[in-house]
Amino acid sequence: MKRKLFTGIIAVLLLFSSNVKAQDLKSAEIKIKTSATCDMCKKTIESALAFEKGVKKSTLDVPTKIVTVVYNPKKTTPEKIRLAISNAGYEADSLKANPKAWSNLEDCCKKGTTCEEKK
Ligand SMILES: [Cu+2]
Repeated sequence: MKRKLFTGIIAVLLLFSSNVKAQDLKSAEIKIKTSATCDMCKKTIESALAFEKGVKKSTLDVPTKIVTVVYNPKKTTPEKIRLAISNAGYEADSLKANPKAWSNLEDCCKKGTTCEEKK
């Protein structure tokens, strides 16, 4: 008897938490692996994303090269965010960097070399 009640409570809790998630559609978070190598890359990517529609906040962690993006899923999609990073000259997950944008980057920011190595 007790066990059934317990399972029932868990089920209700699960239902409740999934409802909360469904309502919270104005904000979503995604982590994207980029080819950033230094603080300059961080600035380039974060400012490119700042101009991207629907993006609320982006924070790039240089050591892991992962950018955490908070966005409004009604206004943009992870695909568009990755494209914006590519158009800034960097890889975004499996998406390759836009070659034109990449060639405009500072030498030390181009993939294959790292700014740390040059110092
Ligand atoms: Cu760089």
